Amino acid sequence: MLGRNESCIAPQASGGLRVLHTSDWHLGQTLHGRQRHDEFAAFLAWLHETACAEQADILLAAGDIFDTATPGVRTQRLYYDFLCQMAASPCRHLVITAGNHDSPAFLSAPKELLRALNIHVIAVLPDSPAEEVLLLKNQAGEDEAIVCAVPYLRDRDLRSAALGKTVDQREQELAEGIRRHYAEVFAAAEALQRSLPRPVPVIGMGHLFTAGGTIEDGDGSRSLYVGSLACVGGDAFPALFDYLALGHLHAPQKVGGKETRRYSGAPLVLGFAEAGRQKSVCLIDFAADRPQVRTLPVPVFQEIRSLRGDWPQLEAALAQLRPARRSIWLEISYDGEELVSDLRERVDAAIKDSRLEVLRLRNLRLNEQSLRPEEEGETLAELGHEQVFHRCLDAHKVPEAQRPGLLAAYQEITRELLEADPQAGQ
Ligand SMILES: [Mn+2]
Repeated sequence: MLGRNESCIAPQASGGLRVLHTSDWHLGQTLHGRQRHDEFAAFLAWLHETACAEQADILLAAGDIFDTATPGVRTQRLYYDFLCQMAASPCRHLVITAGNHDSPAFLSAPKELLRALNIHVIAVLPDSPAEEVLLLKNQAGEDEAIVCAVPYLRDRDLRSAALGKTVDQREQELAEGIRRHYAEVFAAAEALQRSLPRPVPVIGMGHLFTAGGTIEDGDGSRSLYVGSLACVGGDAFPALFDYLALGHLHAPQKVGGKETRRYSGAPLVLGFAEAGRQKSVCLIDFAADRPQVRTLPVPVFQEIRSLRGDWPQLEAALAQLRPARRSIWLEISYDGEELVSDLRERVDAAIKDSRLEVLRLRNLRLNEQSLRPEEEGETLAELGHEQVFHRCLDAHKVPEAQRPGLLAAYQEITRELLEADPQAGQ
């Protein structure tokens, strides 16, 4: 990988326009409390290197640049160092739009300064849709592309009044507002295209959820990363976009099976639900009649795995991973029949002196059960504590063979408690 002060070798002139489409970097994201600066730095270094090696003319980042509205200083530095590197690279233009995770004001603050470096930031929705339409020029100063840089659109951006409306009505209005906005932006792009001496490719950008998209579920990433958002049909985007570069969904995918309408997906695995998934960015060539799209796999900078099973299964999986020389971050979910109270200790022993780290440990056997009254009106106070313990054994479907030992241990603990404080048993 290239160091910060090294620049890429100037590429030979390629046939036509080449665009690199990315989104959802989520710089500054932490995984179950773990900082990921090294991974983000490695990704940005790879992206710079890839943009150079592939001779990309334009780099697009379609929203969710940062994970939070107030990224830390170290994260901001990663971002600005990267912009600096890109500004010095042969990749002429960088177009950045805001996603739902970004603060429009924060992203916009250095906008004018960055414009001088051919870095275009559209984060705050401008007064006129025409201001979202960028005409990018090549080295010779000739027009080479029109980019419709539409940021994440919020209710308030589309000026729809929320008062007295149902959720469905509001979502429908938001979807209509988004559709209208794209139509306006595209009309401005068409007018610009007509004014040019020769037509150039028209590229749309967006950060939103379109119908038919797939999202990861299972660990809260759905509500956290996608949120409640009107789902817009694929027909919301004018068919005349030569390529549509979308962000918001973290799995790379085409929209409606169309080659030229895509979510690049997030470059890093952002939750255990997507552990082991191949991540990619899109490279688009406009040299031929129709744009040709390739996906470039993003290297894995940190291995992340999710293990689930009963204890023998988990033990076997850990034994297999244990000799690995690379660092592996794990989520472990125990779902066996046996009631295991020392899961943490067992796992710690199984990974001792290895490069495995457990970021999330779940005992599903304990979590999925909770006690309910057997009869209506029954209260906990009416039951003896030993009765409650028997109900717990039932609720957790503890096998008969395990019960005498558990009961004896329970009685021993309560006896000691009662001897220490006779009131405790009341
Ligand atoms: Mn995102």
